[in-house]
This record gives sequence, structure tokens and C-alpha cells, in this order.
Amino acid sequence: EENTLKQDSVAAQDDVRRSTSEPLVTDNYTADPSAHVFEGKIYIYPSHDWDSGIPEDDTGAHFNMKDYHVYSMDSIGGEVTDHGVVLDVDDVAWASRQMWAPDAAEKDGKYYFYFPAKDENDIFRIGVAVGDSPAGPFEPQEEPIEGSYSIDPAVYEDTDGEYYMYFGGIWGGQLQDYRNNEYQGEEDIYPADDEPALSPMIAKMSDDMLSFAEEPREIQLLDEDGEPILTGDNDRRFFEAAWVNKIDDTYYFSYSTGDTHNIAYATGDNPYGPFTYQGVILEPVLGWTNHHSIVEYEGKWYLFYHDSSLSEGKTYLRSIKMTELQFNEDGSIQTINAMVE
Ligand code: FUB
Repeated sequence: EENTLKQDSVAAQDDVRRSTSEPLVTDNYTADPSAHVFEGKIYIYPSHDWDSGIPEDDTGAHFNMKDYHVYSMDSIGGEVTDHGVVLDVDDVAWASRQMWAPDAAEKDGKYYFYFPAKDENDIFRIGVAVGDSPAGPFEPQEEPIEGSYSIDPAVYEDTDGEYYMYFGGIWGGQLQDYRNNEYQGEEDIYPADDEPALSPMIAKMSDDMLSFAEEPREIQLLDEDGEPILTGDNDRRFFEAAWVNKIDDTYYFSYSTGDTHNIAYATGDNPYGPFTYQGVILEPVLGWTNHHSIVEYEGKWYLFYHDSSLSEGKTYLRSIKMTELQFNEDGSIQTINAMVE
């Protein structure tokens, strides 16, 4: 399936750039890299994959992660330092399993590590842990963030000093179990194919970075005609892995399309959107999931992503990688093909 998709999209676009790179970490499996520049270095906050023996299913039970490491690099292409375990599921009072894609933010010299995990009822919540260094360790709060749900937190610091959390993911990420921030039960309610797709969520963070300052709101993703992207539009609709950058005056909202395996992006003029679909940043990689972050370092932009090349294709054993991102003069992003055969 992935090969067919790749060939289809290469045929559709003649400006796809081939870029394969080596895993940044080879003594651990790592995934979902959220990269930031803190204290002049690149810090990477990934998931820590391991083989727990849980069989693969559509809810992602095989992604049974139990702790997090932090990595840093002094320079592009430089040595990658492993800062060890910065948070363990056994240290989080409310969490039971599946520590999925995390992120981190800095405010006033303190570092905040955000992570999704399932609680004792197998419901995903988003937690926060606090530290004095970008390298951790992080001390978790007793309870998950009030009003949080689903997965894949990405905390964006806007140029005016406000912080926003983007979150959500469908299928195993449970976003489909909510409407208007209310849990509807575990029946998996999806809109019909010709209805607007489920939306990624956004909430402004409180001053202390430990809670939401407002009710989470839905973010509209629009097509080129200004119409909402529909549930049946699997090539473009939001699945998981939200990330936001402000580049010049434009907000770039990027995300995974899940079962069509792309990292896509849409642009808008403020953090809440709406965002208008623009195209594909990263075509399918080896392995089912595709999850990324984008960061500026010394005037260049870099895409962090993962694939399953080191494990020879095991979808739950991934490795983080990076490559430079190239922009066209009109601000559009050149599509990358990083498939390792
Ligand atoms: O790594 C576990 C989950 O897989 C992440 O939270 C998703 O984004 C997908 O990469």
C-alpha cells in the first residue's frame, strides 16, 4: 500500500526532493521527535519505543511505551547526547500505559514537558511535568491537565509570548470519542464521509503553563475553496501529530494524515486558524506512522521525523531522523521523499 501511494504522489508532483538520512539514535528506538532550540542547542523530545510483545491492532496498543529520554545536539550533524530517562510511567500517579508523542516548552527559565498517556480507565489524558533544565528530569503533576484528552500535545510559543497547546488524534488517539470537549463513550463516532472531518484542538495555556486558560476550541482545516476538509478526504484530513511554526507572518499548521501516511500542512494568519491546506511536506516513510516537528536553527529550517528503517520495518520500533526543509519563494514547502526501501 505504501509503495503505491508513494508512486502516485511522485507522479503527481515533479518537484519532490529525495532525502534519506541516518537514524540520530541507534542504541534505543525513538519516535515522534519534537525538536526545540533551548540554551543554544537543539533538544529533541521523542517517544521511546520498545518491544513489549503486545500484538499490533488498530488502536495502536503495540505502542506500549513506558518512559521518555531527552536528546540534544550542539550543532547540526554533531554528536547526539542521550540525557537518559527523564520521566517514567511509574512516577506518574494518574498514568497507566502508552506514553505517546510528547513535547516541551520553556517559560521564564523553567521547562515544561507535556505527554499523553492512558489513565487507569484506558482513556488518554495529557500530563505535564516540570524541570529546571531542558535535559530534565521532570517532576510530574499529580493529575493530568484539567479538560485535556486525546493525544499528541504540541505547545507553541507565539511571538507575542502567549503559549498554545495543539492536541488530538483519531483512531487509537480517541479524539472521535469527544464532541464539544465532552466524552461521549468509547463507541467511536466519526462524521459521515461527506461531513467536515474531526478537528485538531487548541487551547491557550495559563500563565503557570500547568493548565488550559480556556476551553479547548476546534481548528478548522479548509480546502482551496474555503470549504472544510471532509472526513472522506483521507489524503488531506487531520489524523494526529499537530505542529505549528510561524514563518515570516504566516502560521504553518502541519500534521499527519494517518492512514494515508503523509505529513501535510495548511497555513493561516493566527494561531487559531482557520488553516488552508497547502500540500505534503513528507511523503510516507517506512512504517505505518509518520510524525514530525519543524525547527529553525541558525537561519535554516529542519524537519525532524522518524521511520522504521533500523528495525527493518517494524512499525512500533522507529528511529528519529532529520533533514533540511526547503521553501519556495512563495513560502510553500518543497515535498520530501525519505522512503528507505
Ligand atoms: O508513538 C505513538 C503514536 O504513534 C503517536 O502519538 C502518534 O502520533 C503516532 O506516531
